[in-house]
Amino acid sequence: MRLSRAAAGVLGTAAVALPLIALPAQAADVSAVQVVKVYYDSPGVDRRSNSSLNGEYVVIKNVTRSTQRIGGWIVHDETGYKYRFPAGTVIKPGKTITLRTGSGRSGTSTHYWGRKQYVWNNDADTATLRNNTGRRLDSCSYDSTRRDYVIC
Ligand SMILES: [Ca+2]
Ligand SMILES: [Ca+2]
Repeated sequence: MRLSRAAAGVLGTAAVALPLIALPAQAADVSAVQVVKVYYDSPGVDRRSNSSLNGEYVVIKNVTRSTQRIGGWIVHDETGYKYRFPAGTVIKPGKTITLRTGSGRSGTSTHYWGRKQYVWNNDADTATLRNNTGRRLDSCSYDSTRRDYVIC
């Protein structure tokens, strides 16, 4: 009787303690703005036309309920090519910004890197998001030639 009560007590403590330990660790890992998609192999033959370059893109998303200010933040690939979001760039709650490789007129939901070459390797690469102090917030890796994009 005494033993089983003690055992139940231990189990009960464990069941309560586990979520309390797990939650803060998880929260620290979750970035307010995340890399959610990389379309790395532009549709069709890669001819480096502006429309083909713009068929290659990365999508970042504000997963919080507050507007995120991302001026000065950076997206970069494994090679080190960087795009810096201009001062004053914001993402509203739940919204995304699509960063296209080629040229165009940047707006609320689409930015253009302005490159003349592709940035995202068709076989394997990592899209990394950093804030304006250089801290890594999130990244999205892929290693595949079977698909044209990855959802992270
Ligand atoms: Ca590509
Ligand atoms: Ca292609």
